[in-house]
Amino acid sequence: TEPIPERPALPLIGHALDVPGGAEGLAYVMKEAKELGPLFKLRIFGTEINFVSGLDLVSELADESRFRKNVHPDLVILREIGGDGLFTAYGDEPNWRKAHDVLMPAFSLGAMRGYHATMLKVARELIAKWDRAAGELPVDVAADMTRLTFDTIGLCGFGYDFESFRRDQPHPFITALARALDFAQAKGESIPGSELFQWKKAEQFRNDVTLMKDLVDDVIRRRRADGDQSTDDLLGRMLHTRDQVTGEPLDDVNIRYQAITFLIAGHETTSGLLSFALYYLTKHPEVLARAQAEVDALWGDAADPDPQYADIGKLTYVRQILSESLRLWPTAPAYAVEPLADTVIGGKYAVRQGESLMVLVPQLHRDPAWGDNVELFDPERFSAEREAARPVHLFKPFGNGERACIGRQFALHEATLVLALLVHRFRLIDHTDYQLKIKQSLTLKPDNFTLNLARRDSGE
Ligand code: MNH
Repeated sequence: TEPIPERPALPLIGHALDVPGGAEGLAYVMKEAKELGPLFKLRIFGTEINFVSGLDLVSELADESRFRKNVHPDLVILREIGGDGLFTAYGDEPNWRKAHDVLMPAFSLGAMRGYHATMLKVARELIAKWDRAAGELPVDVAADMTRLTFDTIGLCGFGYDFESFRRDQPHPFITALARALDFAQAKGESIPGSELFQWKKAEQFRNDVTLMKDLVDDVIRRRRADGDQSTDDLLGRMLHTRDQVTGEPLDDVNIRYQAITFLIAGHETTSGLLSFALYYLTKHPEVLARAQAEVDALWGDAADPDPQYADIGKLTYVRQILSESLRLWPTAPAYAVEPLADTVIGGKYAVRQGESLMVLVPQLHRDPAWGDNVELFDPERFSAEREAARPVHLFKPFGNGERACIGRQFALHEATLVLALLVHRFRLIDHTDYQLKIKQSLTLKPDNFTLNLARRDSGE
């Protein structure tokens, strides 16, 4: 076997001095992948992370008889927020399978049918806000997409209205979450133990986590108080169904962790996806025109179209735009796996049981197997014929195997509905000649992206 490629490392601190902090971290590892190849190692103090980005290796790591999800150091920090909730649970924690089995039915195709009307209601609140802004003032795209996706998961998952469109400022949960994620990221990048000296920030972090827990407890308390025993949504399923294997319901502490997990995982990434898609549409008028032709064919020039559940499956080009946005900027940019036993990968690299193998998704999505011109935004890559011909593991925006995203259909239904409604109604005016700058916390978003809008039916 051969050693995994890496830059020369200093004793003790390893490559810590090479790696820029915060938002530059992703750009740095993507550049390193280009120079060092489809597998390379970073050592940060005592921690080693292997970055994997080539199609062959990612396909090998997708084999669940040899690898499982790795709760990598950043996720370990997030356990202070998500505990043993689905996203941050260790593979051997019994609550993972229990919650997975209890919650899966809430993400079936039939369940999407049930969420459609609520998703549409929230989309109409966004449209009402953008109608008022049209011709008057620019909109902050990522902030409004966050209002939309947060209210959608609140209502669909928990029957709880966060009323984000009635607030000038983000909901307090969103503010607390953003600060807590920044803290967790800074902690992950800092010298081990140094956070002890950052007591003020650590105290803020504890307060932010408390705020999130208190909010979720309020959501749960209200449901219990109103006596509703239905199991139609996430909260109803968690409170009133029993796991088949143990015959027990989820415990209260776990329900709280799941609720926080869903409020976070259920909005951050979908909001980023919609923001990137709108960014690419402003830069690709020919793609926008084709999307508008698709929605016009369904809804004509109706001032207020009434999208049906079945329409979503017909919006195939809108869906291709979303897929291509997720190719270039998968909003959850990495997932990690670990070998179940010591093994050799790529035919020559020895890896140990439990070692972190981090799949760098934006780099995989630029693998030569995508063709030339991988930086070009081109939804045609996701035409039915080309999708059928694509190697299965070349596109991994939702992770792998049984730990892949449970909310994938939910996200795509919501994003397709909303993007279709927006391009049907508005012209997107790139008033700042926006240059893409990526904001990275747990997930990716275009930073400081604003648009001016005009109604397409205004004749302007
Ligand atoms: Mn989601 C896991 C990406 C939307 C709830 N999600 C994952 C993983 C990726 C991911 C990647 C795997 C992480 C890992 O292996 O460590 N998720 C996305 C993207 C979108 C998204 C790109 C939108 C676009 N996710 C959603 C939505 C929900 C959701 C919407 C909820 C309604 N995701 C989850 C949960 C998990 C997850 C819960 C953890 C699943 C598990 O491990 O059992």
